[in-house]
Amino acid sequence: MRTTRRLASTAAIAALVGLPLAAGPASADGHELTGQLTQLNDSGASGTAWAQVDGDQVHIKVDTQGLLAGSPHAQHIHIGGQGTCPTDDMAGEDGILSTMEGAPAYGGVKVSLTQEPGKTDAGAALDVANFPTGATNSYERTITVGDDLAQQIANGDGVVVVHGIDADGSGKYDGDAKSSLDESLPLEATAPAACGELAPAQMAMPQGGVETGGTSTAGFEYAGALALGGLALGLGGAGFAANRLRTNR
Ligand SMILES: [Cu+2]
Repeated sequence: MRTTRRLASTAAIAALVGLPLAAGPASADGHELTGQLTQLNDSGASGTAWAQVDGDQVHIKVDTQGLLAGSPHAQHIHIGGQGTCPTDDMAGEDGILSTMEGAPAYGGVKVSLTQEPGKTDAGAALDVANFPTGATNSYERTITVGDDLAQQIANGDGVVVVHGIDADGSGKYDGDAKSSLDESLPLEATAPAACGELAPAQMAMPQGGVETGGTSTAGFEYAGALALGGLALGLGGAGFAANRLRTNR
């Protein structure tokens, strides 16, 4: 009896650890991914994302439209959480979904999609001087991300998030509410405007099918990430996010 139980728990641990790797192909070479960006926070923004992973590099294109013109739009590949886009009902009492409130869905910033010469690591997440500023943007860059991130992106774990909304229609980032990432910025400057999951192009699996069938698996994966301390937000905000989650419940 005891042996059986020990085997069972070992299997459970193996399942937890193995889940993120089991989702995709073994090699990161030549994998193509696509994603449709849809609005968050009623931003009116939308877009498409395309990526190709080759070795430790990711060639990525992000086309966006409907964003606030003349304002920097931070954009990143997030990884962690459930590997999904959040929904607006995850917002707190103010009704605006902040970046941290969306983190249980998309995780932390892993790649900052800056323009040259901006750096592309998580530390450049708010490098406002090097992000696109238009209402419509065509972004393209080849980024060396390292083997581990390349593999995760190839597996379909990446979520593209474009930030910056104009909730009050003033034509700029303003308001008293502070950003969940940087108190010196208004909430509008960093709240997510659009989000899209980077899925392997060759799988052609309908998104609805994955989500309908995988609800419990997604929850399980999230629990695993927490158990492994894997919800690294990349912005020093893990504790903050956890506090927000607690107070929201
Ligand atoms: Cu982001």
